[in-house]
Amino acid sequence: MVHFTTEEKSIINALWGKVNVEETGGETLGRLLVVYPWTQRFFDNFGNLSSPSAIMGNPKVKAHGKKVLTSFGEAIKNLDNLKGTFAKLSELHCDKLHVDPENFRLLGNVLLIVLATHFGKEFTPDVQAAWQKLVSGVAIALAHKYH
Ligand code: HEG
Repeated sequence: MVHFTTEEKSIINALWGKVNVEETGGETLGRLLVVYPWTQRFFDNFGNLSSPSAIMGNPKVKAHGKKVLTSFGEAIKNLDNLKGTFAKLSELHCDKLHVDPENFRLLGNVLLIVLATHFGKEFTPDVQAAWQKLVSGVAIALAHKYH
């Protein structure tokens, strides 16, 4: 399991307090679908995904992105128990949706890029390191049912 120091926890919480979950969640999922187009196959009932602007403006993408990032919020409240926090979601994504776990890592990395574009200079190397650890931990926890 991934271990977070007190310092990393406070870095993660400090930035999380400034994140607009709806906006950042929608942008993260939208960018995932634009940058890694094969992920669109999981969302073929989401309507118009025919162009980057259609994807980024798609209300269903925004709504689902908010849901995804909201559950990152759950992880942040339970940094010492990511596996337990994501046990149910892992079952859904692995056993029911059969999402390739590589895509969990891709989404996490896209989130870091969105945070970097939003926070710019504030997204310092130590902030990036703490968040990289968080998104890696979430990807591992979500993929747990595959192990
Ligand atoms: Mg997943 C549903 C979280 C990556 C495809 N995802 C959900 C839900 C949450 C969630 C909270 C709602 C579950 C519910 O309705 O009870 N997803 C989540 C996280 C991550 C992630 C935290 C982090 C890596 N998801 C992910 C990826 C894909 C994906 C990479 C596909 C490329 N998720 C997916 C689909 C659904 C969910 C297809 C069902 C959407 C629907 O309700 O139709």
